[in-house]
Amino acid sequence: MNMEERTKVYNQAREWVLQAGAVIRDKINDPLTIDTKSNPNDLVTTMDKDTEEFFVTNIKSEFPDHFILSEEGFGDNLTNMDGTVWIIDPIDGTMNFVHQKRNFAISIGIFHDGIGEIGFIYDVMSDILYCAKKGEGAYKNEMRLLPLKEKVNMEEAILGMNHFWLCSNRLVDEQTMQQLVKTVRGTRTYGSAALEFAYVAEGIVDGYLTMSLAPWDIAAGIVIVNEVGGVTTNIDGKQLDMLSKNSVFTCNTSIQKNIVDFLQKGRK
Ligand code: 2AM
Ligand code: CA
Ligand code: CA
Ligand code: CA
Repeated sequence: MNMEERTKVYNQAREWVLQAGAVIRDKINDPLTIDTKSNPNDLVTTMDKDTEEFFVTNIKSEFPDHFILSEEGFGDNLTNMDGTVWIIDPIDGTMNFVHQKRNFAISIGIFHDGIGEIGFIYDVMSDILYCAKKGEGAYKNEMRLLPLKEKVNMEEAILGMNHFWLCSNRLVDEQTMQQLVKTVRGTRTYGSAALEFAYVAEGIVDGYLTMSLAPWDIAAGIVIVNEVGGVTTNIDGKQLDMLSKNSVFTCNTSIQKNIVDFLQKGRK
């Protein structure tokens, strides 16, 4: 996108994200219709679907030549990343939304010809908007986020990760994962991949490690983390494919190699 287009898309997306968030806040105590998807703990509500539909309807009307990749089925079936693609998770952290009524986010990454250009992660209940435009830095509301610390040792790092990793899993043997948890300073589980990316960008956790995420879980986060000098790959340190699921490791660049190497020891 040229600068003018990017600014137009950015301003419009920002307005819609804030509008959608306000609706969710207003309705937070309304009765919910909850369905399950791939398993009994994989939840979806009418709020997820209505919010996604709100974005898709608006985008199709305002930007008819843009494409949409989104979680709840209102988007397009894409086979490539050509052109401008909005990658949308209407509610990231649906389990938190349902059980906690907080700690969930609207996540929107906007890519052009495969490159992430714009990212929004909106912590709806805290009214905190993390945002970034490629090459122009990342912000938490009006505050510019600082570049990530230059040197963090693995032993001093806090890692975001799901406790599932400590159970038998198909990617890394559990002894290696337990060793990793003992080696780093601490671990946290927030239950929203988008918010974990935002916390990496903010420098309050040093990395976030996960076994399998879809493009809409990570698209906005990739752009925002990139703007503070962080890096996002799969757990083998390889480039991500935005059209499929990936294992994901987003982090302060200074711990990347050590943790990727550590995981390789137990890689299945
Ligand atoms: P979601 O709430 O949008 O589904 C929870 O650890 C994080 O993993 C959330 O960001 C959640 O996104 C994501 N996730 C991805 N696939 C999931 C699945 N099958 N079940 C539950 N959470 C999933
Ligand atoms: Ca989901
Ligand atoms: Ca998600
Ligand atoms: Ca979701």
